[in-house]
Amino acid sequence: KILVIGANGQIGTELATALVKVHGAKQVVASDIQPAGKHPELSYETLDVTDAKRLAEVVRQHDIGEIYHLAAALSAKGEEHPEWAWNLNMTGLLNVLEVARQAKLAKVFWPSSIAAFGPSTPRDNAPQIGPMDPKTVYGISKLAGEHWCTWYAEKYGMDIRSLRYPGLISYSAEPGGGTTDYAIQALFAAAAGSDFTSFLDADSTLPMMYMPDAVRATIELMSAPKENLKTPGSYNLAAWSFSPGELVAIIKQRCASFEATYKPDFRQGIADAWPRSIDDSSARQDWAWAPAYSLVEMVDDMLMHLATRNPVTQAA
Ligand code: VAH
Repeated sequence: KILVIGANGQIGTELATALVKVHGAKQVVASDIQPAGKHPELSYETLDVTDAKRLAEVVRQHDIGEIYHLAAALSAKGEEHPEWAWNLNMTGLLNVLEVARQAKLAKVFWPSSIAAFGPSTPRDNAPQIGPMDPKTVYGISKLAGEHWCTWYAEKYGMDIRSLRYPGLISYSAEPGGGTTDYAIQALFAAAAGSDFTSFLDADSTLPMMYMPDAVRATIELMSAPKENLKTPGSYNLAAWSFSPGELVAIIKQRCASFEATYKPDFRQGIADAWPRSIDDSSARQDWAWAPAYSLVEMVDDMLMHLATRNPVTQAA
């Protein structure tokens, strides 16, 4: 069976749903730190992934063969609560790797991020292998996590697969403390007919992707034959890059009354240390990765889904 850790989160919510489509509800167990899950058709376990004993118990009770570990603190929250973020991100990953080793799990998926890059990374077409000097607690934990995954894979012959996700746009869960989440807030505001204040300045270009593409990439990577995966560690993954100004212009073509103001805060410093675009040619070569949504198709799909829901106040 497959255990999704963080199944209530921004990625986990949609990944769990996609895994059910591929494997069937009986094969997927959802878990998160909240007492209840978001997928009524799935078995659910309340799990704090920093509790190794509880994790091992869930793996044993449900005869888990694969883990998708999506529970973590994101960049902005991590800068506000560095010890909490480091503990959640690192103890959580190390628990998953150690439990997977002891239980001899077939596969583990764990997400890295463009946040593992830093100021010395080429800002355009950030390479698969190159300088990585992350400047956030979150990015440091992602870079350290990449090396821990490689260490376990090499030392114990484990099959651990990973993607360096760009900023992910989705409508199914409230933004969770990420620096790229301004884009989700802009789309939620447009759908709610309210104005929008961007915490990044208008020309802060960042790599982004629509959640359905990120979820499909994850499932494609995990089902690729191991021998095709020539790139050790975590794959760069990309779709397109845009700036807050470019996103606002596209939204304005659809919502004429939409207004944006730009009030950069501490998150501007985080964004300035990340690359503007990513070279994901290794993913395209090794497992035929290709994004399906264009930027405009993402905006239209987001506004369509958000329009059918009552307006949501902008997340803090
Ligand atoms: C964040 N959405 O902003 C996450 C992601 C690359 C961005 O890691 O922290």
